[in-house]
Amino acid sequence: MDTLVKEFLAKVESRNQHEPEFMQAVQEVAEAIIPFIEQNPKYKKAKILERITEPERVLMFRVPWLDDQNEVQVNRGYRVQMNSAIGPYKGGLRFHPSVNLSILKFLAFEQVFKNSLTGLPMGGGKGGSDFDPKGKSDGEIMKFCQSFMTELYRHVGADIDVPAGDIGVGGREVGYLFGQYKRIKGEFTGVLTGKGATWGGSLIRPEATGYGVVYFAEDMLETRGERLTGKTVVISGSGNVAQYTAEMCLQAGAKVVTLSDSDGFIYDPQGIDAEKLAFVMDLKNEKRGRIKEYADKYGCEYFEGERPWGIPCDIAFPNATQNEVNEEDARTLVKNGCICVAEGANMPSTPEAIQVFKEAKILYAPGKASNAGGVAVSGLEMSQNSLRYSWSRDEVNNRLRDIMKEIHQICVEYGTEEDGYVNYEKGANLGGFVKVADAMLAQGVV
Ligand code: NDP
Ligand code: 2IT
Repeated sequence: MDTLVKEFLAKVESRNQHEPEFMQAVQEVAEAIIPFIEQNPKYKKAKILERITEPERVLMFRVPWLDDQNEVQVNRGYRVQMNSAIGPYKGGLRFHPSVNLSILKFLAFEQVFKNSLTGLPMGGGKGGSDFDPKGKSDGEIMKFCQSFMTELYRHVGADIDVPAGDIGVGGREVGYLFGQYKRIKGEFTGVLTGKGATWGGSLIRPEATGYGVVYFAEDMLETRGERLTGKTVVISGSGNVAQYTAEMCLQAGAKVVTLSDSDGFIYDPQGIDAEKLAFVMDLKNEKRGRIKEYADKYGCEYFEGERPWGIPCDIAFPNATQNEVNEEDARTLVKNGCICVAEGANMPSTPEAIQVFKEAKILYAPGKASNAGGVAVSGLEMSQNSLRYSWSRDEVNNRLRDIMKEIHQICVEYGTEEDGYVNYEKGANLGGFVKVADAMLAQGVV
């Protein structure tokens, strides 16, 4: 590793100890940005990198609630307000037992670059709780969300900080959170995105991340004269992002053969068709069941406790969670002929896995570029709320398509190497950084 990068990381680590996910995200960015900053001393003089890695504000709070047995439960809530140079803080809320400050700081940090890439005026933030929604009744989910918002409401607002969904937070949770905000503040504003279509939500927001990652993969494939049609696709996860990735892959004529959850993955060599996907959506979004039930229903294989990267494929979409693709998985994917990895999740590939993809010169897109469609349509939801108007599905979908194309273009512009290989990781980091850094320069030392 470059000495300057090492020195910088040592400084960041000294005051962010025991935060491995945050350090991993910072390292990836630092490796791309430091050589650029050396050539552009104005950023160095203004200590942009030192400032951009320090959250503007971190909020941590108690979330007490009563479960269905009237037992008192206590969780911890967070909101990391990372950077507001180009707009109000914007980013999702994650409810998962693994949530801690390191995970939310990494997600908030990634969000700053991602939101900048969308071209929309959004700063970066992220929040959530170690609350585990699994096995909870709707009533318990509502009580938790109400208690969470009873503290969070004082820190957010349509022009301040606009949360949305992430793992464990979908339409149901956004509804309860929004209802409580509206009740406390007595105002109906666009304080959250991912709202229902009849009460201020944007059409296409549920689909946006999944559709966007497929659009991005199409643009990557096009650089090599390839298309999705006829390709075999492996997807991890079976939540929001995975479901709509699968839907758009089907529309593009690709064959999706896997989905997973935290217990294991299913392998359907026949391909997951529209009817089977409707079963998955009902299973996961309504019945809140396990992906194993797909294997039971359709008589295909289920691999308990495993991830799908050993299944031969042309294209892989890691769409579950961080660090779900390690070096060995990456080698297996490459060996089996995978030509494109587009991340729907945030930071699903370890640094070692990314190195394998880049050395093999396959198409590899980091989440901050390829999964930006979700937050992009959140940005469009904010615009529609400000206009007090809503656009048609086609209008939103066309804008999403254009935004993903533009992000791809930025990656090509900043990431093309001497031999013509597009290093999307470098392109996304540099392309996302410059706009935020220039805004920080313009706004002085704040
Ligand atoms: P969901 O909660 O809808 O689905 C998450 C899926 O990933 C589920 O299948 C879940 O399985 C699985 N999963 C979660 N945690 C783990 C884990 N620790 N190990 C294995 N599997 C796990 O979330 P989303 O689909 O919204 O989010 C998926 C990823 O996409 C996340 O990385 C998120 O940050 C990212 N993302 C989401 C966006 C959005 O708009 N929603 C936008 C951009 C990125 P199980 O049901 O067993 O928990
Ligand atoms: O990681 C992400 O970009 C999201 N979870 C979506 C954030 C948003 O504000 O829509």
